[in-house]
Amino acid sequence: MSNNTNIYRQIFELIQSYNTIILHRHIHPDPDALGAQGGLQRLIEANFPDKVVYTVGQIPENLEFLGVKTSDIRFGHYQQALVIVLDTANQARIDDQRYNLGEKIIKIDHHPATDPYGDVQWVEDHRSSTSEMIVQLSHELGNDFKMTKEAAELLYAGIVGDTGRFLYDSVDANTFYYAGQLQEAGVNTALIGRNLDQMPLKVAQLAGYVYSHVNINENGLAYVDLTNQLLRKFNVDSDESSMIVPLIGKIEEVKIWVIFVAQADGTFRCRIRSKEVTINHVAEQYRGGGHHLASGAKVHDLSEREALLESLNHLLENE
Ligand SMILES: [Mn+2]
Repeated sequence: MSNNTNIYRQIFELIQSYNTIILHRHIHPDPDALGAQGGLQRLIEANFPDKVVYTVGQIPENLEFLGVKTSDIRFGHYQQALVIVLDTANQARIDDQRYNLGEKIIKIDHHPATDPYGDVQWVEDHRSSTSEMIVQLSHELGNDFKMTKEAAELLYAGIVGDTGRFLYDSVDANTFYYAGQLQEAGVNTALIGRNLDQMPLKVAQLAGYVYSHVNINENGLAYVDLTNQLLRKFNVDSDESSMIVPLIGKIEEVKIWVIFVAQADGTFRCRIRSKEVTINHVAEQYRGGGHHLASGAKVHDLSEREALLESLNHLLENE
């Protein structure tokens, strides 16, 4: 299927040779980060009942329904442990910096490889999701690493999450093929799709406000401010506010959009999305990065914020 044949065996042999395996993923996890982490945990546990697999990192309340838990482990657990970091492009974004204490580190990711780390790296930036890569790992290893329904549920949630329900251009024949395998493993795809698609009433009401107040210029650049005051008014926390991000893209006139989330220290966290024009090189200029069409950044003040919008507007002017 690809010239990657050996990487699956290499990863499998490392999993085989360690009794303790600790799975990390990025801060502010999304369903793909948690799906790949929890899905891989369930796969290893089902195929190697004697191994101990931990999952670390904070879990936002709104994704607790996925059922991934934060293991309470100490420094000592990392001695002679294999660490696998999932869905995390750069080391600064790894949730729980103790990942470094592992005896061996594997990186599995689908973001552009701006920060190579780990003893073994499996990075494919054209893939829809890290969860899809984990399904492939199981598929390539056949009977050695069999899929289970419990693992499949989380991995399916990861694929659905990172593709916006199979909407984005990272979706290819592999994505449907591996999603099909997950359905064959017994996943209730309608239930998971619904769980990920629905939002609490308070978030829907915030969405109503956002749709009425979004700023869109003549080039199709849009931005929205999620101030602390606004989030408080609708009783929505920063993690829950991530549900607003894809909604702006449903507006026909919008080509690139930015959600500014004001932080307590006066800086802004920026979530940048684009329908077609590549934006991650701009995000990289503002302490961020990510995928071609979905990136994050951080600006220090209002003038930097203007500069970021100006850079993005420039991309649309030059189209
Ligand atoms: Mn991902």
